[in-house]
Amino acid sequence: MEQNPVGGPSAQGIILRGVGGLYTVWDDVLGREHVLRAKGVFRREGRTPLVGDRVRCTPGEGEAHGWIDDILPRTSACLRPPVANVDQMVLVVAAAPQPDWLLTDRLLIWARRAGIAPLLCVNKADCGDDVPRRMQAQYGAAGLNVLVASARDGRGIPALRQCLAGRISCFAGQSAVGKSSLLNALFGLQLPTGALSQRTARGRHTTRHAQLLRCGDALVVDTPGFSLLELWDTLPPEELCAYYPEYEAQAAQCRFQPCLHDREPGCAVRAAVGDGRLSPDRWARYRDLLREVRAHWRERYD
Ligand SMILES: Nc1nc2c(ncn2[C@@H]2O[C@H](COP(=O)(O)OP(=O)(O)OP(=O)(O)O)[C@@H](O)[C@H]2O)c(=O)[nH]1
Ligand SMILES: [Mg+2]
Ligand SMILES: [Zn+2]
Repeated sequence: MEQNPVGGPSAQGIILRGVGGLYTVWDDVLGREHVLRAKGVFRREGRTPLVGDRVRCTPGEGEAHGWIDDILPRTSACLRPPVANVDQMVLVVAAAPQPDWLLTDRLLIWARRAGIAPLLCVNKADCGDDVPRRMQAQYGAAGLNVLVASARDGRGIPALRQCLAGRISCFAGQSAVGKSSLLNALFGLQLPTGALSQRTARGRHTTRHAQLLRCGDALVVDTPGFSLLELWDTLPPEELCAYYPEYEAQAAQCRFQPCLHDREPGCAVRAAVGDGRLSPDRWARYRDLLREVRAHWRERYD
């Protein structure tokens, strides 16, 4: 076995959780967990190991913890939630009550900016099929798959399980849409569910730290919910439409270049909305977000 400078045998793994400076790392080769600390050099270099990081390490002997020697290059990283190498965001909305469509748009933009592929999942399909239909109508043109599921009656669960296989996925969405219920149905887990058990009196999620759950060959991030407040801080208004693939497809036909698809004459996006090829609701929300992004951009040095 390869020897590292400290002397112990070197291993590799993925960080499942990190609490109080102690990291739990899953080693697929040895089929066991290691408890590790990050070497001081990481702090000196301003590097923080994140949940989801693939690391090279020296496991400890017996009860002693070992060391993280190196963090392997990341495919994606975000600080809120603090996770690395997430491949996929499963954006969960509920069939009832009506979803927060604007939050859905924001989360889609957040995922694309972080380099994470989005998957839309409508849970609680046992409560009606109006929302699944509207989801498809609004996001189908953006090339998004809409997966219809119910943690209660089991529909869509095998299909969702297939989408999670061999990847690191992060479940996102409003409280009480059924993220934990879906994970329980998918993998026979027993995560706490129900609005009351999930929230404290102060309205915070009970999950305090991001962690990776190992579910067969799927890795799933159970996040404590996250804020999208910083989303706009560095986004120039003309880049917003880059996060709308269905608008990108029209943009070459707009009369003015660049076109922000707002109120410019001869805008091909507006035309496609007008004749029913694109969703008017999604466009209206896009224009609201554009106004927000412009306001942030103007105030960015204040
Ligand atoms: N009818 C129906 N109810 C569901 C379904 N899935 C979850 N629920 C109910 O919805 C409520 C919230 O479910 P949770 O799984 O706790 O929701 P969550 O998204 O994890 O919520 P937070 O952890 O607060 O973010 C619970 O009372 C569940 O029983 C479903 O498919 N159909
Ligand atoms: Mg939950
Ligand atoms: Zn346009």
